[in-house]
Amino acid sequence: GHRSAILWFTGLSGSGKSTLANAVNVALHKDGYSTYVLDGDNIRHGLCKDLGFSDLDREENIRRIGEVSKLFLDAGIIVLTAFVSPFRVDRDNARSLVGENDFIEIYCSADLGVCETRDTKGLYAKARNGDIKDFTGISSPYEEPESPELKIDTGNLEIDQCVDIVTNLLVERKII
Ligand code: GGZ
Repeated sequence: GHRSAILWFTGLSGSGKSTLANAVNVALHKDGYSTYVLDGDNIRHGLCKDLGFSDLDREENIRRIGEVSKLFLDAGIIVLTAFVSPFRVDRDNARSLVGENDFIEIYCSADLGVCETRDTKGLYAKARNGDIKDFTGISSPYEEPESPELKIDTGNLEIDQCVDIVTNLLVERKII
């Protein structure tokens, strides 16, 4: 058996949150754990499709994700969330909602320059020329976590190293 928990990945667009969350998910799944990944693909196109990227809409996005995560937690599932979640107060509200013991904040730390160079979806270029407004890191703030359970240098480490850092913490915390 295992203990359920929320692995809350936060960081800039292109910092590797989704990639890491999905890689950890695969590793946990292989070992037989019940897990689920919440990310833009399954949340912003469904439950939150009425929301944009204003500060208020992001707050509401994160609030809903916190509530949904709590339901997964109640169901005994390890839930991995991968959202920019740029505002400290919104992340802290999610933490309070689900409870300190079960909330593991993982800061995917990569320099803006690295994320912008990757620019896999061309969004930074659009943000720079004004085609997208309120873009995190360019025209909207990202508030770095002050005391995350993990801060991972996703800008420089290999994905396997990042996965090991996360799974080691889960073992240490007796979640797996
Ligand atoms: C930030 C934006 C924006 C703006 C579209 N600002 O790299 P991506 O594409 O896949 O990740 C980003 C994603 C951010 O959605 P979240 O739900 O994670 O944001 S938040 O937690 O702040 O509510 C990016 C894309 O959506 N995207 N416009 N203006 N990211």
